[in-house]
Amino acid sequence: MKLSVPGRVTGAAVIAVAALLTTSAIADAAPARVAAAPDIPVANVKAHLTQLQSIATANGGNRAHGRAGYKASLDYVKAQLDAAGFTTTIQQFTASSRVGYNLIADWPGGDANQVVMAGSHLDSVTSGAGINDNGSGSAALLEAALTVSRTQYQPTKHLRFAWWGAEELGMIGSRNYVNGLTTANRAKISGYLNFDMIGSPNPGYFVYDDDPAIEKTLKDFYAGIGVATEIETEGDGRSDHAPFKSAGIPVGGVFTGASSTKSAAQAAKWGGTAGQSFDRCYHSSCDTTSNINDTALNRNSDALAYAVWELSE
Ligand code: DTR
Ligand code: ZN
Ligand code: ZN
Repeated sequence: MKLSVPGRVTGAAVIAVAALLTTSAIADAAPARVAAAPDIPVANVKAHLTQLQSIATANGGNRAHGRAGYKASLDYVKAQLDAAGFTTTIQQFTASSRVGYNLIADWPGGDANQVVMAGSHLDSVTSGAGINDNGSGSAALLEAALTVSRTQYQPTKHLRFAWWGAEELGMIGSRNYVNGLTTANRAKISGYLNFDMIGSPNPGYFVYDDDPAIEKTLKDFYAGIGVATEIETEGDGRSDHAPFKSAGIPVGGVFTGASSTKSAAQAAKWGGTAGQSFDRCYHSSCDTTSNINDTALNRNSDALAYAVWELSE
């Protein structure tokens, strides 16, 4: 059963009430914003990471484009989404003479003319299991999608989740997806949220500085939990949001840092180790389940859900 959220009023009701009130009374009468977004259980996100690690271990140590570990990762994510009631689609493409796949999962319902998308690349590099890069984003996204199903969330807008292939070869999968959209379908995407590396072991809290409304939503979440953020600058446009942004779609996301070094000022505000990379195992064989900061993973899983819920209601 769909429960009505206390304090929520429709746009029409606001206009009707507003017509009867003075300007100052409107502000007083405005409903308190209800924090509808759920808390994402980080234990569940970590359980997905354990599965992705096992998949890599069983398939030559990686989950890279065109390798068995990638397809097994895709099958793992797809099976859970199918069981949870999503409509899943696999998009196949070829890159560097190997077959790759995107997985798209639509949550039935919502306004088909206003689509909120969230995505993560599911491929790793060949040198390791890719648990922070990008099991972290992929696992948080999966758990958020499963939470949509568990709570039977019925937003105003339509929700679409995506797991991209071949990001590590230059955002091939996501570019393929965007290029394959008709002009009309492209125009229906009201925003795209990207999650690539969100559990770095020596984390920073970086928010993409792209669409102002999406950026504000993510910053509001962090302000709410009392954690300082900085603008993401480590290779701006180096992930799957880039093709969306190039196509004129509003984008945003969060990131905990790759090979750049944490400064003394950053260590003072976030903790961790100054003079060390945010992720010392970036693109290497030590990017395993040990290469995750649980606090960062937890905060960013909740930030992801907050943005998906806030931007789709
Ligand atoms: N594209 C990433 C790493 C990366 C570097 N800068 C950023 C900024 C925002 C997100 C991700 C990144 C990789 O997969 O290697
Ligand atoms: Zn990478
Ligand atoms: Zn990545």
